[in-house]
Amino acid sequence: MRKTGFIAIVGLANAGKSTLLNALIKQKVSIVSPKPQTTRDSIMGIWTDDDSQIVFVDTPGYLKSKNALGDYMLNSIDTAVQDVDCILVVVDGHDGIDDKEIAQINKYAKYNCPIVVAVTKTDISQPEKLMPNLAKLNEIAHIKEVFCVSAKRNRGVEELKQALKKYLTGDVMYFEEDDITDKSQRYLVCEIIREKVLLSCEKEIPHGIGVAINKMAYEGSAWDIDATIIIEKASHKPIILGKHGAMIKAIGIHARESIEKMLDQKVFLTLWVKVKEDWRNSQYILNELGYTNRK
Ligand SMILES: Nc1nc2c(ncn2[C@@H]2O[C@H](COP(=O)(O)OP(=O)(O)OP(=O)(O)O)[C@@H](O)[C@H]2O)c(=O)[nH]1
Ligand SMILES: [Mg+2]
Repeated sequence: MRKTGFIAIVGLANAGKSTLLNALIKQKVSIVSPKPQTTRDSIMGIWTDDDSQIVFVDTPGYLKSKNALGDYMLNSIDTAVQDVDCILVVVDGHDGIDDKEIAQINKYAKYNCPIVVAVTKTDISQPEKLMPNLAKLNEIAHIKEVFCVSAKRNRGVEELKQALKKYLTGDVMYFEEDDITDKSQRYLVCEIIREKVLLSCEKEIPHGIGVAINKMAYEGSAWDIDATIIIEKASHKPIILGKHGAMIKAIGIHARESIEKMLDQKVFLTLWVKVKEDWRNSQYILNELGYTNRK
């Protein structure tokens, strides 16, 4: 019988949570970018092997909420940490740990479940900075274990996963053996498009975009996908389109390549750009884009 259970992955924005999730399950399900607030909703990444099924729940990074979408993101962190077998706190070993982060870790004590810390980005952190950070973490009594990893270089990730298995408390398989996430293909397509905007556009624009699928159908021998990138200010439109449409074209090419890799099929992708002022405060649009509160 396999040991099974849920492990929530939490931490500050940009700490490296999604990169670590993908490394733990050896699949890319959660999008990654250097910009904070890349992850907007909790997403499960599932690892099944001969002796266990671990359902990792990636969450948005902690940031002050500025709109209804921000409220939704904070709510999805709170929901994700309820009733899990373990909370895995991801700390950016390169940035260091400040008192705010320590206070945040202390707050998890109330959930009465084991807390494990993964200090990540060790490939770029200087030992003289890393050591004081580890000393600070060692002083927190309710942390069970601290691991140093580099998700990007895949160092220490396997050891972390093996160590996490001892916290699993279930014996029921929650997902099929070959499932890798709880999200639909449509959701993952939207996320891939959003990731390419995050990676291509500068400054505030990526935070104000949403992606909606108008059509996704397998026709003949290829997927026909039609999607709209929603932006919140008309002044952002020329930036996202680029000179003679060069920016949106590049986003489309990169997104299509990644979607083809995921679906393992040829894809025709059409992208539209639409302005919807202040959509991050519109409950109607948030629901339309799938940012809907649920238990
Ligand atoms: N050098 C290095 N960079 C990393 C590592 N892990 C993540 N990164 C980089 O850190 C940035 C943030 O990574 P994410 O995985 O998106 O971080 P996150 O915590 O999920 O961020 P949010 O979803 O915005 O809260 C990206 O540019 C990653 O490539 C690592 O182990 N080493
Ligand atoms: Mg993330």
